[in-house]
Amino acid sequence: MKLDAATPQPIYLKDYTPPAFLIDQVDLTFELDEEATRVTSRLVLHRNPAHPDRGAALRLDGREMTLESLRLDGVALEADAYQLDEESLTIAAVPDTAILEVVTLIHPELNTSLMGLYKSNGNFFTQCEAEGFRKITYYLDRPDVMARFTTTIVADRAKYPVLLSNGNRVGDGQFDRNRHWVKWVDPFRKPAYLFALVAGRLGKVEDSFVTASGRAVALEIYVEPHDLDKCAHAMNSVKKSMQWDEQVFGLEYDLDSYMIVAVSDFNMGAMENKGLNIFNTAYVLARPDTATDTDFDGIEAVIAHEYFHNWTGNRVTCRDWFQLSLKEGLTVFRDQEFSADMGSRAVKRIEDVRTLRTHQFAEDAGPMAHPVRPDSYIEINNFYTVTIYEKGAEVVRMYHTLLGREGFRRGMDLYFKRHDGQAVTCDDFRAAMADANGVDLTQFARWYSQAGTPVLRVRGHYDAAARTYTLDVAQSCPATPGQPTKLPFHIPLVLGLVGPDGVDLPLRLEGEPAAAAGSRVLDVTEAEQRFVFVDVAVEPVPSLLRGFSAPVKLDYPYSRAQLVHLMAHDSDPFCRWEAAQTLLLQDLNGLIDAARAGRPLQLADDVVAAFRSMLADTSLDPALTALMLTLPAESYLADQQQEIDPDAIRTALNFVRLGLARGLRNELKQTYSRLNDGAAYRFTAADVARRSLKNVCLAYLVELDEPALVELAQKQYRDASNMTDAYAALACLVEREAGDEALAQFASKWADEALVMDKWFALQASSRRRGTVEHVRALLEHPSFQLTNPNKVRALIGGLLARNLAGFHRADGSGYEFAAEMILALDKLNPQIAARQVASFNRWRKLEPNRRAAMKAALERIAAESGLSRDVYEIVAKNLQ
Ligand code: B3K
Ligand code: ZN
Repeated sequence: MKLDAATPQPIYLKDYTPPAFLIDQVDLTFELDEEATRVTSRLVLHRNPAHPDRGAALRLDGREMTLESLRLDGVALEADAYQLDEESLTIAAVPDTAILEVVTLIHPELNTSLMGLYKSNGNFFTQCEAEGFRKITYYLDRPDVMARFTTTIVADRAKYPVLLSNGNRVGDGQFDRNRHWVKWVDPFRKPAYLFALVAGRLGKVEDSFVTASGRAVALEIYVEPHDLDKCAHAMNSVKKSMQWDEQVFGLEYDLDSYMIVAVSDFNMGAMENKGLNIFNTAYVLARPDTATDTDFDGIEAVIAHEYFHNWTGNRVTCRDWFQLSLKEGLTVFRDQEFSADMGSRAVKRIEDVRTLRTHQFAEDAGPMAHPVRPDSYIEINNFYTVTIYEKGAEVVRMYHTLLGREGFRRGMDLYFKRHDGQAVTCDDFRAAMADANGVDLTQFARWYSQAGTPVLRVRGHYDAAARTYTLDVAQSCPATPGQPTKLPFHIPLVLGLVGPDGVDLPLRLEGEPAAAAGSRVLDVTEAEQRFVFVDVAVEPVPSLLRGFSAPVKLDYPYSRAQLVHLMAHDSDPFCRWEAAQTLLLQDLNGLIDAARAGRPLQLADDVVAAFRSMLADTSLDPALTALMLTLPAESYLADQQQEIDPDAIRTALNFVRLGLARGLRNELKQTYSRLNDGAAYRFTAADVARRSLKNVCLAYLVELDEPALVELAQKQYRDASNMTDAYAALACLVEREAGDEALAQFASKWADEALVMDKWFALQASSRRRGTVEHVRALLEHPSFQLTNPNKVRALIGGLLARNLAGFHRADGSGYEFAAEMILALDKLNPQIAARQVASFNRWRKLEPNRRAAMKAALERIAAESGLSRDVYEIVAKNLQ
């Protein structure tokens, strides 16, 4: 591969050494200016006694800035007293304690990477995680250097009336004729990745929260003035999160104010900077007419996530970036539990498992597979992955399952007691869980070090004469890059035995005194293990991996009758949904094979019948019914194939969709009419559930392509009082010409609402209509599209590359050419965003031969480009390795 600089080298966990110096105090002054912002930094340093070399030089990270001056203990340093290169500033002779003053100039207006200090819609913002602070000033930019910060911001008063940073505001004043200043002090030590600064013309929504111990906290949400009417839901979510963390974990907020700022140019969802969270507008702004139920849910979850980081991430942070899941997996687990408590626990669990299986299992099966605690990386930004976040959350959930709710809480309490104010490792977390409960979690450590999705092969045998039910459990884990063999995991297997009447049987293992009712946890720790249940009166159907108790693939040879039984009766809602999915998957896999072989397609009768009785069961939560009716994603089906033929997958899915719509036509119509009651929009779990089932029914009905049914969608689109219903109708219409008018109307109505326009781009990019590649290409020219805006890129380019399997993998290779072109263009602007799009190539080796060759050619075209970023280089190189 061509690279201008030396080939980027990996960084290894095994090479970790403590920093040579620690920083006690940082005083920053920013003189904000679009073209050249001056940053003055005063660092109080001392030599780290934990570092092996007592004479080590001071090496500070820094890039893309101009050094103006450098003073050590008050003395200006001559050019020969230090060394400067593209990445760092090194001073050889530094006393054991020292004060270093560094003045740098940075150029926010040229910063399109959205890391460090940058401008968006005329305002200044920062993003420092993981390594953005080094684009602001020379610093020990690593999470195990925790310092106290003060920040003084000087800026034009008229252009930047609002000046924010971390901690508490301690002073302000007039600096000169046009400029004012504000000073912030953060009393908590923090790593530089949690630093933040915001300056601009922003409106504010205010509220307050009184903590359990009676302290009043000012809550402030800052947005552009025209968005002030879209903050109510976010503010509500903040208060709910604060209360929940007190109730469930006994954790209170620790500063006088908690600020959230929304910005429309942002690389990810949000950032947990101490006391000053910066959010993508997509996770703050919502009004019933501009945001869907999914958006409302997402906002609640992301607000909670960032708020929860204040303890899991900020008060206790990571020693190094290999430990990223220490804060991310744990905080995702916490936000998942919060959402489960706010809405439907069952629905939340199923949605999370869908995400895990669709995205994380795919990652585990591809060239980027890595453990929850990676051993190496080239670019850390590439490791903010579904493995670190979602699989990491599953690992935390397994502690919860193994130790129980109270045991888990004991572990968390000990973790904070031991490590508040420290930068620690995943092993420290595991030790707190083990020590607080007096259990041995040594084997559990393999969840952090071994990549890949384990397979749990289970076989059941009923002996009527002996009244025993025997489960034989075997586990294995496929090889992943760099890890050819794996050792057995400690897997919590939650199960129940469902009797013929649909009721759970008592569970008593051989040698146990009494039976447990309902579900229980089995500790699977060996490669092969046998569990014998005694006193089993009738042959049961095993309900395995209840609540998805471990991130594994289950292999159990269920008969169709057993699946129908579980789908109708399982007391565990996850397993009920799972039975429906397995039934569909069995059919879909058969249909995909048939489509590839050109054989006629046929849908099994029992599927339609099972879904009919499910739709008739009005005791079921409508949201659960909706999820059961939702077909698996194309990409999830692709990952089940030995060799992927995207057209066959689409054909099979279309066939099942149409088959279910035909078979359930009356039930779908009745359910739709029953739920389409014109009630005013409220964001409550019950209303969200009703809307979700109604809209799933509508989607099936429109599939039938009958004018009267298409008109249902037209009418719903016209009459909708909220975005959930309007968007659902438009999603049906976008698939046919009859929808073109609605699509045009939508664009003109919402031209000034960036987030709503993102939906418009995304719908078209993921459409099943022909010619999507050309259509997406044309939309690049649309006045609302900007390649510099990550939300737009994710909606339009990501819509095609990541959410439209058959549209992207077009047989003529035009999707791949388009992707390569976009990735190269994006890499020049924003490497992080470019690298995300490369992931659409990760399964290239599994495609049928023609597409495989075309994908490889596109990857090679990217690789041949000179001056690739480390971000894109790493993913392309791992794909071609
Ligand atoms: N911690 C940030 C993610 C930062 C990503 C940097 N590439 C958001 C979060 O997980 O809460
Ligand atoms: Zn996070």
